[in-house]
Amino acid sequence: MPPRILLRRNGDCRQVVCNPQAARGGMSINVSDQIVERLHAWGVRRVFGYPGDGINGVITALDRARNKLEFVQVRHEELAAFMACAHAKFTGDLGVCIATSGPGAIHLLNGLYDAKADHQPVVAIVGQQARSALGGSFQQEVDLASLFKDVAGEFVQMATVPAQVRMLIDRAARIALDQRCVTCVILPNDLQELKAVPVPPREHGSVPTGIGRTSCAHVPDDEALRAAADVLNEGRRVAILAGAGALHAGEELIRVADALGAGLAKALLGKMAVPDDLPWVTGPIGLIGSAASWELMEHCDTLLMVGTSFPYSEFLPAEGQARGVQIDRDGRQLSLRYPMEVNLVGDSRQTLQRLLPLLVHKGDRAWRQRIEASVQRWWKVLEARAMNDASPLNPQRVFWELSPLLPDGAMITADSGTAALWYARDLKARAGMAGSLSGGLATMGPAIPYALAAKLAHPSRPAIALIGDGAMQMLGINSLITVADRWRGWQDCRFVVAVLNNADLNMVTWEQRATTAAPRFDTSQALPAFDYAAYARLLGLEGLHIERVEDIAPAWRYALDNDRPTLLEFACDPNVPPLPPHVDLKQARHYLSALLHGDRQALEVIRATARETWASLSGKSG
Ligand SMILES: Cc1ncc(C[n+]2csc(CCOP(=O)(O)OP(=O)(O)O)c2C)c(N)n1
Ligand SMILES: [Mg+2]
Repeated sequence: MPPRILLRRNGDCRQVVCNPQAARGGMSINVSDQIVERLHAWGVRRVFGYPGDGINGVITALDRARNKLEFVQVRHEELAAFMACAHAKFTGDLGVCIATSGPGAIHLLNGLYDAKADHQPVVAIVGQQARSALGGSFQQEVDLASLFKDVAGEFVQMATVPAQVRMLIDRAARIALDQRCVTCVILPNDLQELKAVPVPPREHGSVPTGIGRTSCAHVPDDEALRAAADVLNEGRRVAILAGAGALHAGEELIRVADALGAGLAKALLGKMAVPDDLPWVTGPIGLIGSAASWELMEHCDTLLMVGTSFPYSEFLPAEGQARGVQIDRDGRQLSLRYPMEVNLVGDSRQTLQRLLPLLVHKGDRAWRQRIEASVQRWWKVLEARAMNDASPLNPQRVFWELSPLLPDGAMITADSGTAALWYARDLKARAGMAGSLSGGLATMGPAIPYALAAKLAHPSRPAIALIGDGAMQMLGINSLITVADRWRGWQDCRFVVAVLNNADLNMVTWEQRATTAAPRFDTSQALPAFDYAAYARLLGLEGLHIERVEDIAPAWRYALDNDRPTLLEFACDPNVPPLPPHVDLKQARHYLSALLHGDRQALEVIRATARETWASLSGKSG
């Protein structure tokens, strides 16, 4: 009987049956072949990376195994790490990236930190100089174990003899999956070419390991569930906050919210947990959140947090205002932003399932109605803001027009910048869609590599990357070369990159105004001109420049139905303020002071702010 491997897919189980011959590594293969075989046995079918002489042994083994495992070449190792992270995010499986020693390994870091911050299982395989050279200040010799000690803190090891390799790969994969973390295996280049030791000798100091996972989800015991149910049943105004850990628990969240007459807000990574068209879903929370979420948290008397470590406690209830219940698979995350009365360690879906029969349906729906009214008001505010004039385009209008045109099953990614804000607020997610961004690290750069990894994993689904011009210039234009290199083999070519061209590092410009009272520092904030649409055409993709409101919807329609990846460059007004849901006095003072002290856009900004504020107050179009 071949061993059965159970891999987690968003909290569920998926079986992979492994070939024992392959898992043992065959007869006369080298260490690199063994590594590739072992990864394959762990269910890996695609790795993202870039070659170099520190890792060439493994790269050539990937060539020999090309029928079993795909190597995706990227333009920069950071993109490989983003893609490995996105592969994990969009499939629930292990992501693997690979890079050479020294510079290649260093380039991986930011993408690996993105995976670490968002708790994604990613294995990094990096090359190293030959064992005989280590310590000799050799070219490209970097102390990789120290370099990766933080990002891959759960497991980072350098292989020193072939008999250790099977164990290192097994440990790296198992720990990454089990702990939802980044792990790293360092491979000296001479070792990669040695004869493999598929089965380590049975002797003192040998560590034989195996493949496969059977454990799935933990659930809290009955007593803890009862205590949680008591708190929730006694609450009169229940608020739920759902995050990435609840993405697979949508149905359960809806049933729990219905029973409790609760409103539900979503942390950024939890956007796709429940659809946005439910009348009691208040949408995003925090600086980029909704007024409805703000009200929900301000007035609730009970808070249920599910699978989230949303960072900004000032947007949660004041301490003591609400009784709290929290569910998280990782006990370390509990009571972290709000002191909870009941802390449940468990998988969110299974825990909610067990909680449901203990909940009493609340007859009094006054709180529910109040939330629904505020959600309704908020959507009107968003619509009014989207309809405001801007020059040339109001970015909110770009997102507002996209919502009804989103195809079923769309996979949406957003980059850090205002794109993330409008993604969170204005896009109405429907059931069956997927979406992600860099939540914990909030780094620039991932939108296109995320969308590409999602597309490679789910070729029949449309992918949409929403990205600012700064992020485009940072890594986006490089990433697009890979898209251009690959799309011709696709059956379904729906891949859209929307660039918000506002010639500004806009999100930070606004942050500077609101938090430091600094006027816009043109030299640091303005971006060099670049013709994104022409660049896409240069690559053989379609590229459209849009600067008239009436062209927004037709452009989306065209791109979403095109027979090749399409870049839509929207000429956006940088002076449309991304107003937070709640402005405190200090922020308002800073903002005004920034504008009054030499901000060259002051007049336009004040006008646009007035329009936005008016939209919030009136909640009507026009
Ligand atoms: C790697 C990295 N560098 C800097 C930042 C700080 N940062 C966050 S958003 C942003 C501006 C992004 O500008 P752009 O991509 O043009 O988007 P916009 O806000 O203008 O829509 C910056 C500089 C970051 N998050 N990540
Ligand atoms: Mg910009």
